[in-house]
Amino acid sequence: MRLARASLPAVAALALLLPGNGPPPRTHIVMIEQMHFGTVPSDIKVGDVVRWENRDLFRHSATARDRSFDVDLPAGASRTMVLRKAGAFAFYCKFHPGMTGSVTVRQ
Ligand SMILES: [Cu+2]
Repeated sequence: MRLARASLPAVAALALLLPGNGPPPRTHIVMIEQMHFGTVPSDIKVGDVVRWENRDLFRHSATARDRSFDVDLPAGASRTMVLRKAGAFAFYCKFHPGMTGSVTVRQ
């Protein structure tokens, strides 16, 4: 008991020194249905994951206009990607260019 109590501050101090201290990355889902990208969550941060879920019977893609990502989404497939850069990224579907959206990633 005495040992465990004494080591707690040491463990806390170590945690502060480790990289990536802060909230763990979160996964945000963007649904694709009926030829539309669903709502993109507004609270996305660098290091978070976006999971694209294609619920259509068509192949789609989530392709950034600046080419920083290009996710192929066969019919019924889901794919994840990690957002490593802050900024606002407009995206579209390569196969149906009328399908558009944007994702904002905060530091
Ligand atoms: Cu498409």
